[in-house]
Amino acid sequence: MKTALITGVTGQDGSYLCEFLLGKGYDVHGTIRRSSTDYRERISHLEGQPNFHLHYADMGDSMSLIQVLNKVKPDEVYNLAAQSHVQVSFDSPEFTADVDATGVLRILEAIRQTGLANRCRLYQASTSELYGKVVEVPQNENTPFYPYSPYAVAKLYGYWIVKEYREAYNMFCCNGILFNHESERRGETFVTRKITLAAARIAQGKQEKLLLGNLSSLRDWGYAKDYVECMWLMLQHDRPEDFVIATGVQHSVRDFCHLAFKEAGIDLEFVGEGLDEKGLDKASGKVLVEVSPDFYRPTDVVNLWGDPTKAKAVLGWNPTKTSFEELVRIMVRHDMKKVAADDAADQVRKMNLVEYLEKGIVK
Ligand code: NAP
Ligand code: F7E
Repeated sequence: MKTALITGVTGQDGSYLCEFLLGKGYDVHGTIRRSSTDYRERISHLEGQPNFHLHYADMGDSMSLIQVLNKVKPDEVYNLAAQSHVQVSFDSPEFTADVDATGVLRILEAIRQTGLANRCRLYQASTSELYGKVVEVPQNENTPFYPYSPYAVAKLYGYWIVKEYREAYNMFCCNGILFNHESERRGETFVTRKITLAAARIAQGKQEKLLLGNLSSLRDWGYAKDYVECMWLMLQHDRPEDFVIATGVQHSVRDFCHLAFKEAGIDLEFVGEGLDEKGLDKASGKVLVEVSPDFYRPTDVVNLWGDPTKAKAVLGWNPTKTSFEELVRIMVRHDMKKVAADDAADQVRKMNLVEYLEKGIVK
């Protein structure tokens, strides 16, 4: 039985990866952070399984990482832990650098210092944000990077330190350059989930309107459940390499909105431009989507489109298993049920969050 350690196990990808590895018969260990509130929603259904174990560790704390590596002695480490919100990285740049850049160095050193460098393989959650202010479209493994946020600059360090340890110490470590991947478990302040939840609430009369930033931003959106398989495939390959993981299909935030509202039973029509653009309900003429400068970023990445040719050819991965249309359908159907099932108290809490979102306090 192989043993895997996942940092960031409570996150969207961590939870899907756990399920995937348990399904493959792994002994799965995850690291969690101490918190005063319960944040284990995504993995609570796995707790109590004999092959699933949790340990406290923080990417800012080398000692905790060394301790857990000594205890678990994993065959594979999946380093998913990160401050992953690009907008938040402008508000907390130093914390983002500590976790997303130095944190990668800490886990690599922890592997070395616990004597596991020769036998333990590492997957690093790298990102399409490295392409940032893009120099070519679509982007592949050879496209030059131009990071365009504190998050991306931190992740660039992570990318290079992984390459450095691979060459300097002959360690089996890879960067997965993953383009945006979403799901019904996506954090509620990322644009796709913000839209699917709002579409569901608006359709059920529980929210008036949705405020968004740049509607013209373009992304290559895939399904998170499909992407975790690729993380595993990279570590099963006969040599450590970096891979772009994407669908090869690009859409705008506006397209996503259109389709999500349609799935919730509302036909939207967009009129106007820039800050004056609005999404109207075609049936009633009511304004349901507005643009707010609160959700614009100091520098925004607006043209991400991945070329997954290498992952397809070398790893045999299928980038179009779940289409864009199906992804939106999965998310909206989930959120329609969730919104309908939320009890009154939860509804108040959610509405407060929405109000904060609308005021741009929490993005
Ligand atoms: P996510 O849902 O935000 O999960 C992030 C995880 O990291 C959570 O488990 C979080 O724990 C943990 N974490 C944050 N700070 C930590 C710290 N100081 N010490 C230990 N753990 C910490 O992110 P995701 O969407 O699953 O993404 C997983 C990874 O892939 C991230 O590294 C992200 O940057 C990268 N990535 C994501 C995408 C995407 O589209 N989803 C694309 C490319 C790359 P808490 O629950 O305690 O906050
Ligand atoms: O923004 C625009 C926003 O926050 C997507 C992370 O997982 O993927 C994610 O980062 C686009 C941007 O994701 C709103 O300006 C418009 O252009 O959903 P997002 P992201 O920044 O692409 C990458 C690959 C990662 O590595 C990250 O960890 O949508 N946008 N209006 C908005 N974005 C948000 N959040 N909220 C809005 O209201």
